[in-house]
Amino acid sequence: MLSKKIEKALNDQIASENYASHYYLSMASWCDKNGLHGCAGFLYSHADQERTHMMKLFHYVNDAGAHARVTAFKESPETFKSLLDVFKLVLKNERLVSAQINRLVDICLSESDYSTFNFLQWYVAEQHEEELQFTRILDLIKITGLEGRGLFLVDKEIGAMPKKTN
Ligand code: OFO
Repeated sequence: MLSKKIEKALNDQIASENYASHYYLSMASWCDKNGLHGCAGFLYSHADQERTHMMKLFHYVNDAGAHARVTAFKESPETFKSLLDVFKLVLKNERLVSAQINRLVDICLSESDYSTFNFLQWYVAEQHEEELQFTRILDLIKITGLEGRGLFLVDKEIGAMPKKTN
C-alpha cells in the first residue's frame, strides 16, 4: 500500500522519465538530420531505455494498488546548437533526475516505506552509471574536439558504445 505522498512522488517520476525519453528522442532526430548517425543510434537507444524506466515505475505503482498516471509534459526542443550542446543538456537532465530520485528515496525513508525504498535502489545505481557515462562522453568530445575529422571520430566512437536494453 502506497501513501498518497509516495504515489504522487512516483507519478512525478513517471512524468520525468517520460520527458527524458522524448527529450532524447528529439536529440536523436536532430543528430540523424545532421548526419551524425552514430550519435543518433545511441540516443534512440537511450530514449528507449528511459521509456523502460518509466514503465517499471508505472507497473510498480499499479501493482502496489495505487494509480499510475499519464500526464502532459513540456515539449522537447527540436534543434540544438551543436553536438557538445546535446550532450551537455543530457548530463544536465540526468543530474536533475538523480536529484529527483534522491528526494524520492528521502520521502520513502521518512515514511518507513522500505518496499519502495528497495525498489528505488535500482534507479539510484542507474543514475550513477548514467552520469558517469555522459561525463565520459563530454570528456571524449573535449579531448577529440569537433573540428574537421573530430566530429566524424566522436560520432563513430559514440555509435559504437554498448546499448543497454533497460
Ligand atoms: Fe531513467 O535513467 Fe536517466 O534519466
